[in-house]
Amino acid sequence: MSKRKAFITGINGQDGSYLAELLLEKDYEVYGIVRRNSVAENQYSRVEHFDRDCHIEYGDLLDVSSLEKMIRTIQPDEIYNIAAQSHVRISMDIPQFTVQTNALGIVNILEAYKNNCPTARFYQASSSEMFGRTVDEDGYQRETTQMNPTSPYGCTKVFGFNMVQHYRNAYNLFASNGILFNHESPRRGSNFVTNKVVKAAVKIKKGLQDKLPLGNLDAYRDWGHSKDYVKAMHMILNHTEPDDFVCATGVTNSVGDMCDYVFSKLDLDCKDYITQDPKFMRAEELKYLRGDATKLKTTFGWEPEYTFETMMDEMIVHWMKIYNE
Ligand code: G4F
Repeated sequence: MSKRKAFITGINGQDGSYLAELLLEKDYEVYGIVRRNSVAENQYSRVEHFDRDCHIEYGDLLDVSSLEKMIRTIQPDEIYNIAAQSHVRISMDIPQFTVQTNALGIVNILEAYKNNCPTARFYQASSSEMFGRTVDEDGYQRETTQMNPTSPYGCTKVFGFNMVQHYRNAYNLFASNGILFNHESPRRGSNFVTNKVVKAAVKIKKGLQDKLPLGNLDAYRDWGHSKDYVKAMHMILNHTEPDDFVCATGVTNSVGDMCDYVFSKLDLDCKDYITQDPKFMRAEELKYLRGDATKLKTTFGWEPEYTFETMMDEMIVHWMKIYNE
């Protein structure tokens, strides 16, 4: 029997790389696109340990001809659209680029999918950032929670979410949304707050850095591990029908709590090192996220293997190894 084929946009990102590893383990033939970047090392660092086992080409959500050609030639069974301008604060600095990539990009790939391999299954990386200002009365966000995004990034994700539902209904496509809450790992970019804090705390411990400038410490996030969340992506596409699912741990911590945890693991007091820098504040902040993943759990039996603590510990070990070398 021929192997199942998966096509991943953003394969060289945190989620794309863990997802590719998962699908290779499941004996998929894995294809992916990466955007051209002038620092080639950055581009391949997360995938170079397995890139011989899969097919990675240059492509872009905004380059319709490359998308069309790849999807038409590969005829994937599953398409995972994970590529995006994914940094929320940066979306406030470059709103037009963010809208083009994340919103026009989803239209481009949905069209390429509909016109070239409509029997495939399509996964869209939707985000808890879509909920923005809304929290249900019981303190959670779930599939039915109203969306009130607080950033250009969040607005583009609401657009993408709606477009996926529209293509599902209008053209009878197997197109699904995973509404993923924050998810981290040692592969997280170090301009996202968890990896920024862990990297800085380890450097401070080693005498390589004095201070850690941060933005808002009072925001709450529901942080899970990317490895657990890519398993959910695969489950969502292998369901009996297309649908939308929240993926979250149900545990929330403030940025300040996270800093306390990381610094105290290194026998440091974060108050001695953190400074507040307006550069890292947001024009509008999303104050509170806590996801209810009951639908995902009851449909597939999904459970996260990592806790907040084991995930942060793994990140600390990762940076300790780097700065011990
Ligand atoms: O790590 P963050 O930048 O993640 P954010 O904005 O929650 O977005 C991430 O999760 C979303 C899911 O809800 C994804 F859709 C999105 O693509 C991305 O992966 O910031 C987390 C919190 C924010 O409240 C921010 O204001 O940390 C606060 N923060 C405080 N100081 C900081 C900093 N964030 C960053 N990046 N850098 C700081 O210095």
